[in-house]
Amino acid sequence: MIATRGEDGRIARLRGDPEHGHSRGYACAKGLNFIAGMDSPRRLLQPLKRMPDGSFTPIDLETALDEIAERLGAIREAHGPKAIGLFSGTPPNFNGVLMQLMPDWMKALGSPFKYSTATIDQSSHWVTASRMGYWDAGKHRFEDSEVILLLGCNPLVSMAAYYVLTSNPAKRLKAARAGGLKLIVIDPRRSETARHADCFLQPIPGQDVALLAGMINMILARGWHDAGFCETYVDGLDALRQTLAPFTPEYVAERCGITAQDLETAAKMFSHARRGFAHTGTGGSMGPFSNLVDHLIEVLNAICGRFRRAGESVPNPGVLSAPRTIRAQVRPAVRPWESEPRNRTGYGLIMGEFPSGAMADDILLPGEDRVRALIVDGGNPAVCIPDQAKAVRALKSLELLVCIEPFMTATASCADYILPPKLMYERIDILFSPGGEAVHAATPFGQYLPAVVEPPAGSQVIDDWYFYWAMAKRLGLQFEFAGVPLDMDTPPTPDDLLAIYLRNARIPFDELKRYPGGKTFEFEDVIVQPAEEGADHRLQLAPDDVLEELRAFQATTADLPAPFTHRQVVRRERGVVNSQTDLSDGRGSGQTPAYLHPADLTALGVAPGDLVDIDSGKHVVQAVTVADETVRQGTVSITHCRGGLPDEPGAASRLEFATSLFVRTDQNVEAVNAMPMMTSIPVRVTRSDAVKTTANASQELTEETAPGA
Ligand SMILES: Nc1nc2c(c(=O)[nH]1)N[C@H]1C(S)=C(S)[C@@H](COP(=O)(O)OP(=O)(O)OC[C@H]3O[C@@H](n4cnc5c(=O)[nH]c(N)nc54)[C@H](O)[C@@H]3O)O[C@H]1N2
Ligand SMILES: Nc1nc2c(c(=O)[nH]1)N[C@H]1C(S)=C(S)[C@@H](COP(=O)(O)OP(=O)(O)OC[C@H]3O[C@@H](n4cnc5c(=O)[nH]c(N)nc54)[C@H](O)[C@@H]3O)O[C@H]1N2
Ligand SMILES: [Mo]
Repeated sequence: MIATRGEDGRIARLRGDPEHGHSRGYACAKGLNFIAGMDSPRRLLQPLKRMPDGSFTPIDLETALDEIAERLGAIREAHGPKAIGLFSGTPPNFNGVLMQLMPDWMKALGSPFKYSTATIDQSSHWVTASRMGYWDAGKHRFEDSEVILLLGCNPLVSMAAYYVLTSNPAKRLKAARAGGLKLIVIDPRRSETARHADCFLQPIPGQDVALLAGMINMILARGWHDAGFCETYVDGLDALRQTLAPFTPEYVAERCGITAQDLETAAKMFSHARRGFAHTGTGGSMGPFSNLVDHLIEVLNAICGRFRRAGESVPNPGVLSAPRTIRAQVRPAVRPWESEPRNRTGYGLIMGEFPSGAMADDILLPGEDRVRALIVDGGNPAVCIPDQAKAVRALKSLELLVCIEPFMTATASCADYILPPKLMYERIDILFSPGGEAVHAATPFGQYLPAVVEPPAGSQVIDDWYFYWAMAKRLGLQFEFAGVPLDMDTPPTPDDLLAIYLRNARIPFDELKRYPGGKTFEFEDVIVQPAEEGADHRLQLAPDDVLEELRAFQATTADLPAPFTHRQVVRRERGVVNSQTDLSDGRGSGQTPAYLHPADLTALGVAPGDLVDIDSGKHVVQAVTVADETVRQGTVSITHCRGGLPDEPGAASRLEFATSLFVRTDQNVEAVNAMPMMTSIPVRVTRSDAVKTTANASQELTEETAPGA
């Protein structure tokens, strides 16, 4: 971005940087609107402490840190370090050192109770890699593909299809298609991305397992797969073939509400190209049997051999990662969750974390080993965690809740201390993180981001990392950051931390710093090397638990159980990221609209803009309707993470709510990552009778929040 500083020292204008090697001048609405958020009158500029009467009062930063440390210390003393948990939200993923620093801090503390939004997002990708194994040299990339299949993923709005389209997606997609790329989209909504598709399947939501099983079946039956690759690198093909046999084109078409012809078109288009890949976003990772959906997506990639082979060059081996030899071989399935430690409900670790789907239980279940204190950094668990009513109950039951948070969010309003952080442009940072670069960028681009403005005059805001250093110092922790012990007398500078973090990087930190606008680095071609001597791992296509899940799926049907009328599906809205209305467009609409097909609206007897009641069986909310022809009939498409606390006065009559209220943690929960069903949720949609709804909803919530509920 190019930021123009105004006379008041704040940013007066933001625009994309046309010279920038990654974005090439493109900036999305959210980025361009960031000034409204950072200079919002609602931004918190002073640490706050909750008083006994529930109100918040400003407190000096170092005093706040002293008090927090004292209370954490007392909890550790009385119950051990495992009574302290940490929840990290989405923004820390884009904050240089934090992704390394937070787990390091937890390790120093001695608590495994680290959670993040990653486990209620697309952790199915990790589950698959850990059950199937993965190809060391990676899959084909968007840039060198002839076909891509996107299931439940809308990068034209989300800009978040990893490895696919993370900047200027519309332009890049159009250019790729002009060059011959074929696009297959599988989505119950004719999404912005689907409009560009060569093949678009609009199935009943939640039936992706059937659809993918049908495609795989057909590809194997007709010999459209890469038999040579399968011969050497996969295990379990026969077992898979057998278990998938019932997924005939006719059965799949019926179950998914598509035609057998469309299924064949997709299977043929995908398998007949030489290069390409299949990918799923939140539409796949949040539905029923989400780990299985992801597994079958990777089966498609595996049987079609969609991997970078020996002798090919690697377009972005990583600017900030340590150089390594990249090989044409399978890395084995590791299943970290099968060993210790375990959370309180028996889940193991995935990517070093416990699943957020189980966080409320870790806090609420009675017992000496409860999580009693929680640090929330850049997250809003009160609106994003499954089963919102339970999540809020858990947050409110904590002995200590500390939020590093720039706004008075639903979560922050439950906190004992709120520490407002420096925001982008006010802090030193790096673009991408080591290991994460290739996810976002096709070219070896790197950038050091100096702070370009001071935080607002008179404010007392912190660098997120400083909190962890300050706590470690006060709690007497032996704090190693990225394997290097930190000086616990003098706080490091952000540059000190980055220099440690990037000490093994392909591009040395000092060199990175020399290009303030970022640089596409050139290094000698990195070529995929042949497998190591004796490497004989194979991709596990049919582990027992996967086959079991397939059989369990087959025993379900696509029928909506009575009295439900629709399925609520996820979507992202252009102007706002998650709950961040304050930062993205500076205001928030005050509504969480329900998008319904016009024919469904007519059937319900409501006009666009009228209110409907949406009843999940446990909770009822009221929503404003929007007529949307792109939505499949029988589905209601609603974005996530909006609104405030569901149990505060007047909440039931608000038209802004979080769909996490509908998400259940007592049924349809995945093994391994405790991922609940967050899309394709059965709901009953009826024309709203405002008075009745308000009473019902508040009654439901009171029941839910009652002790012992
Ligand atoms: N503007 C904006 N951008 C964002 C965000 C935001 O809130 N706003 N959030 C960011 C975050 S945190 C994330 S994780 C990413 C997510 O990025 P994406 O994964 O691309 O998420 P969505 O844009 O919601 O696209 C999901 C698609 O799945 C479809 N879908 C829903 N249910 C099903 C189903 O059962 N089966 C199938 N096949 N499809 C289904 C929906 O109709 C929708 O088109 O976006 C990021 N980018
Ligand atoms: N039902 C349902 N539930 C969902 C989803 C869904 O689709 N449906 N989506 C899930 C997904 S994919 C995700 S990622 C989560 C999102 O869940 P969260 O990540 O918890 O949601 P955000 O709104 O992104 O919260 C980020 C918080 O960080 C604050 N923040 C912004 N910038 C900074 C910063 O620089 N520093 C700090 N310290 N804080 C900052 C913001 O003000 C905001 O309060 O929700 C999940 N929950
Ligand atoms: Mo996400």
